[in-house]
Amino acid sequence: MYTIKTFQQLLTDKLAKHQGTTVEEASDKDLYYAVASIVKEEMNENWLKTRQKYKEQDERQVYYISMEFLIGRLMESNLLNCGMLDVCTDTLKSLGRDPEAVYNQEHDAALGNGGLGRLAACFLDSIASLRYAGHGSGIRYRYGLFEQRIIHGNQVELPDYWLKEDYPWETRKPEEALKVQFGGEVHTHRRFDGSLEFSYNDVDIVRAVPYDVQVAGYDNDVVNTLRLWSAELPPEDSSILADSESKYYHHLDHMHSIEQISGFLYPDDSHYEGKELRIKQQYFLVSATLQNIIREYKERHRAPLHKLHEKIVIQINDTHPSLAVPELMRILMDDEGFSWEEAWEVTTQTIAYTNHTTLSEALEKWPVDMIKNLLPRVFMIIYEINERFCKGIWFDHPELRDRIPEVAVIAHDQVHMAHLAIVGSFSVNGVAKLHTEILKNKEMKPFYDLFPEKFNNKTNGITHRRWLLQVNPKLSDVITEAIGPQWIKQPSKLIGLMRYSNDQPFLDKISSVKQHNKLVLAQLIKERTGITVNENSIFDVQIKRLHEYKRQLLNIFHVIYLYNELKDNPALDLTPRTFIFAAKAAPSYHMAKEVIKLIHHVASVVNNDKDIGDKLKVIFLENYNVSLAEKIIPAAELSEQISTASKEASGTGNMKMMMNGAITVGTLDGANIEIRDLVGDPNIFIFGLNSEEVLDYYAHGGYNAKGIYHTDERVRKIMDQLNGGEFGSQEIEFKDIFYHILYNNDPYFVLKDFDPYIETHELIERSYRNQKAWQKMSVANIAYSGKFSSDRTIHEYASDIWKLKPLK
Ligand code: 26V
Repeated sequence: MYTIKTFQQLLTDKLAKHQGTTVEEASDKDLYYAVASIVKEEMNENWLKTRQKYKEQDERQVYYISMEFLIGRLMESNLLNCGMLDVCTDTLKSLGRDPEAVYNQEHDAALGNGGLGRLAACFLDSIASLRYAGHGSGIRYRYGLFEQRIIHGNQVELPDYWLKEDYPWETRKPEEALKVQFGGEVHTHRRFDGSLEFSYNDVDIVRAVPYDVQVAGYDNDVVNTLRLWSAELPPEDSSILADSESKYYHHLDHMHSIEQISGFLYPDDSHYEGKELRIKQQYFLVSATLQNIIREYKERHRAPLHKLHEKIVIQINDTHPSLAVPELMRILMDDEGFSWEEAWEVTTQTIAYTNHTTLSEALEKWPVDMIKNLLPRVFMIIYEINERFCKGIWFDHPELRDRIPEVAVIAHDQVHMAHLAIVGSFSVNGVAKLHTEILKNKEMKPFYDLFPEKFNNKTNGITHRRWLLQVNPKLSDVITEAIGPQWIKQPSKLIGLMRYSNDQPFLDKISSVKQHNKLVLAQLIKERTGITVNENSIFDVQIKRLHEYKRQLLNIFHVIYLYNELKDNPALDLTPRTFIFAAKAAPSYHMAKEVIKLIHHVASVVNNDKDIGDKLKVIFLENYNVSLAEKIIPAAELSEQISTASKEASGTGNMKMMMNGAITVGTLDGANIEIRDLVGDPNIFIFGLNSEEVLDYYAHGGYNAKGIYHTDERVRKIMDQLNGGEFGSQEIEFKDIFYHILYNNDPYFVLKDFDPYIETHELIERSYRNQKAWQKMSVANIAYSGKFSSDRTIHEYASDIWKLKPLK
């Protein structure tokens, strides 16, 4: 345990030895690196010990393979988990330095797009904090998710070169590098016993170099590993001795393409595109991870490889790593001499698959030719998996014969990755109750009929350590003061707060923390946008990727509606509101970019209209990322979770804001349903079509959007304003949105849900006027949020799927 004095000494020594500077002279960057080095050293011993214990105990372990780990900054969370956050912050202050400024030196590790990648990061925190033997495996992209700038309301993307300065949290392990093979020719030989042997010629070799990032558990001395693979040129490459010109050029080509494999993160999480580089990334990750797993298994466990599934479980995060199925088959058969049947037995008992979306446009289907050329041996195995699977249905399930084309792994010259993942795994899970039901009864019904035992639900969660304890220390103190500190290790204990829901002094504390956090956010808004917001207005927040199904458009329609109302009736008694948006659009997603532009346009009219004053403000914060979320969420009062019902698999921002005392306004979609089931209708604002209604409309060709346009004057006015009408004193032109809604029949039901949404916001406005009642709602939300800690989620994965016991 450090005191300010001992920490000060440590810091002084570090600065002197490593940077050759003093506390007085040190820049914030110097201090950042000095603190990082202290924390990393602090974790090193436990890192070693944890690995040794895993080896000694010979227990089951999980590998979580994901194309994305959206870990954000690590300084504060590592300090927190090592019990040093307070002492470090106090020391920096005692030295007259601003701790915030030091922590802000860290560039976010944005190795993910959104929900899926952040979930993986929360899981790592919970796995370590609950003492499970779990390892993350991902890609060390040189460029993370693009940086967003807004120029004249338009999103512009800049490359995110997050490694331009030293990244202190990684350790390069070149001695553990592996080779991944692409292309080439497969040769088949018959062995004496008649079985087949495969060898590969003329393959392109890529070197996979691991960079390890420590993952510290909270106050438990466990330090796990997130292993990120980087693609490099093999050091001594004999294939450079090309004996022909074409081989030589091929080689140069290959050298050039290697570096691209871990070059950048694909930024489009809404529309799948069959890009060759993307499948190379996927295979690179999967092959390196599996070779590594087998190597570690042989080092760590005494049992033969035929028992791999008894010691190892591999969770694949969506279908992106689903080549793990044929790759594990390949290694077991070609490198380890297993028969098909033996390899299949082990593979399908080792791999478990999580689905994160039912949106058909995001489902991965790779062209057969691409996989055949790039991964000829892997393709042979996929082909065989498909043959055997389809034959199995034909003979064992004659009743399903005519559904074979629907479930085949290969159909219409495409490899259907979700089918591959389901067939090749022992567990298939959705990420919230509704989502899993939709998978079972609709999206994946034929598979559910075939393998009901594989399907299960694991409702998502978030790490309450980062998303409450770390980002909202003032609220955490109020909570601890009331119910003691046990909630930090057992978040379900937050329910104890319900005892205080009528305790006025407690409610006052909760509300003054929120007020404080709002002031802090107001300051940030002022610094970044120059806009002064009214700190007594309702902070109404929608922060997430920009997607049509998430319906930022419905939100901005509400703003336009209120603006129109105020212009018609300036005396209207309206509680002031600050609408806060932050969102990145995929660079090629035209409609999403139009919505960003519209939000900016509306903001510029509304924010500059003297008649409106501070009754309405519209704020768009640029470059949404984890560290910006950490600054907005503690100040949120209203959490917008307004996706078209059935479309949002779970959502996790809903959980983060609830945990920080915001009230949800949302549809009955994803985890919103489970939030409602816990807090009850009086503590949440639910509106709009439910998933059955939405799915029913889809089944019958949609609803009549034009009908609403013609009957609802409020809607017509807004739509006409978009269609080149007047908005405030400005002309506006958002014809694409206008036509999309009216002539593509509003596929996300924006107009259909408009009226219930407006009505619900009127109810919200009335509720907010009764501050005491609002504070009680806020407390209920915090109290019930314990269920949405990823600790609960990880316990469920560990006991139902992974069968893991915590480290002794
Ligand atoms: C798809 C693609 C398509 C190809 C290129 C890159 C890329 C990257 C990611 C994705 C997956 C999108 C699926 C996703 O992020 N789902 C979200 O998962 C969250 C965690 O389970 C969940 O809370 C959100 O509701 C769900 O939309």
